[in-house]
Amino acid sequence: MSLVLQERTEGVLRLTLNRPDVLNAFNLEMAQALQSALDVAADDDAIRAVVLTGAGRGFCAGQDLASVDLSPGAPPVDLTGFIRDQYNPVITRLRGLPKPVIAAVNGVAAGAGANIALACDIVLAASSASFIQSFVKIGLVPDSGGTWTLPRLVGMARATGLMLLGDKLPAPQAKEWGLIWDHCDASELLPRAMSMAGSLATQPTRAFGLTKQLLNASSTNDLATQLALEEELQGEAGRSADFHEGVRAFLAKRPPVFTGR
Ligand code: T3D
Repeated sequence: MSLVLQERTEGVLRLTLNRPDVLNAFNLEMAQALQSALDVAADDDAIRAVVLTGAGRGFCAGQDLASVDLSPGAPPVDLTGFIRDQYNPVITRLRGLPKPVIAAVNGVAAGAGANIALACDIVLAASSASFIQSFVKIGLVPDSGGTWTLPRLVGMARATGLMLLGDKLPAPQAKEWGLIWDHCDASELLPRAMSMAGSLATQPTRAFGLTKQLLNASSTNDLATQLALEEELQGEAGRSADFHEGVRAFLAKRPPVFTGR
């Protein structure tokens, strides 16, 4: 059985983390499968939006703790390799993918699982789902970009509290804090995420990719540098077929037909 299920519908690639017995905790194989699936999404022009969700009752419980050999006599564990090979490439791909990614968080998202969800562009969650910076419970530091993403989303006070206390943050409170876009009844989650992705897949994909590039850069750029980048990338957007179509459609008072180019 594939560890990351892939399903395509009209411009949308739906990826489902598929180790439900362990709440979709990551082993190396699942991390590599997710990396490959994101590469497919990047390379295929017909895919114009991605939905990431989990099979069963959880979204993702982070690292599979049973896959770390801490038995007496085992060689010392070097977690740098886990981070380098499994998680950093996933976060880099999610942030660098020039197409929108929606996380449909169907249940608990813990550890790296929480931070992978938060690296997506839009996070929709079931009202029953929760987010846990659970690293502290096992004596680790937050990874998968959490120390970069969380303070930017919710501010330093709340990010620090979440990371030091390791408390479960229910989806409704996560929305209130600005951590996620929205929550809804579990039965509506996938239909809503797929419908949003389907709609995004008909929009100017090239402009979405450039917008992501700008947002990524805004976290570290000063205003002058960011204005210069906006100038450059607006120039690029202005050369796209979708810009020409958008303006023509506006002037003709008809809906635009964007091709993503
Ligand atoms: O390699 C490295 O360690 C470095 C990389 C670090 C990145 C990280 O992500 S570190 C953080 C790792 N994750 C965790 O610490 C979370 C561990 N899980 C939990 O705290 C809880 O399972 C949850 C709060 C997420 C959910 O609790 P609950 O009560 O809803 O479910 P449960 O009963 O604990 O779990 C259900 C099953 O999934 C259970 O198996 P069983 O008893 O039915 O056979 C449980 O053992 C398994 N499971 C859950 N999380 C993991 C897991 N198995 C392996 N690894 C897990 N992370």
